[in-house]
Amino acid sequence: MLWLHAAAPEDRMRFQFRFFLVYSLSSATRTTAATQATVATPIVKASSRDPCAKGSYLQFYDGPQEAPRALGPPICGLTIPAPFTSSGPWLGLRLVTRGRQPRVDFLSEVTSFRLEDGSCGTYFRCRSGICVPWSLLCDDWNMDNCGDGSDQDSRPPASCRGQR
Ligand SMILES: [Ca+2]
Repeated sequence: MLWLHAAAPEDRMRFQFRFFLVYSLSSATRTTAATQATVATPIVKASSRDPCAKGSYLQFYDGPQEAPRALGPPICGLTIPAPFTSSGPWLGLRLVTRGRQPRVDFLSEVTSFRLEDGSCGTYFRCRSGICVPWSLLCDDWNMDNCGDGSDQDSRPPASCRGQR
């Protein structure tokens, strides 16, 4: 299990996939390698109890580490899932590979943030209303930490230079 932790105890974590591929290949019925590649299909079957059937999956957990709670259902397949957010500073992630030929490849962005009704204090107020550390503004990777792009915007309040 991988645990991600926000730097400040009052912050929460937001995990956004940018690329997502988690599944297992079912057993192929033919024997030649070339044919296997074409007949093998992902095991991604709809079932309320186990939506990932017998294939590989990722499961998110809300903290604390001593008493983790599952956050959402197991996730698998080829579609980028909606962002996951923790209720506290800890966000856990567990990868389970099962079935034949697990395929796991994903790319994600993780941001610590806080929700404040009034002032964001020392944090930047995103257009969406969440507060993120100023260090995440106008970063060189053009990373969308706000979730609405406002931390990388060339317009105020971010006013990034050389960005979209
Ligand atoms: Ca950013």
